[in-house]
Amino acid sequence: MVRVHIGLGSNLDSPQRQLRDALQAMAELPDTRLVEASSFYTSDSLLPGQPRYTNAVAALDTELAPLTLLDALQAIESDQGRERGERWGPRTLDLDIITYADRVIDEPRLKVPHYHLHARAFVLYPLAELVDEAFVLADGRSLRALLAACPFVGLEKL
Ligand code: PH2
Ligand code: MG
Ligand code: MG
Repeated sequence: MVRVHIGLGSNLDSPQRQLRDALQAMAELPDTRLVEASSFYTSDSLLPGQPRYTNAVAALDTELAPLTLLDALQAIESDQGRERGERWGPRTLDLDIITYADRVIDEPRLKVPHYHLHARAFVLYPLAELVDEAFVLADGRSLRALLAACPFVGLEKL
């Protein structure tokens, strides 16, 4: 079993329900245990003109390999009505692998730790609820430094 962190996001069709349903679906994945979920947070979309997002982070323990896990998460996104199209378009559900144990993964379909983490308060603050203060990402970036560089601005904790 390895510990992984999944970023959840939704800005369409009852975002809080989408996140709750996704947590339930992840808890039911094979060879996987849902350990804990962060609080839910809302924030404006990074792209203007879209509905506000609700975001959270979940900790899972899993035996699924990274790309198997990615396939499983994308299947949950599809089940919950995610339509892939426009990059960064509004979505019913986005599930991103933020960390995968202490692995750095650089493949066409999957980059871990998540590439845009440093600029995304809506991922960093919920992640900080689930790990200890000294948490360091597999690529060497410390969560403490990332939080210091990314103020808690525009986020509302539900
Ligand atoms: N995801 C995006 C684009 N913009 N903004 C917020 N607040 N939260 C998100 O999860 C988000 C976003 C594309 O993945
Ligand atoms: Mg995303
Ligand atoms: Mg995504």
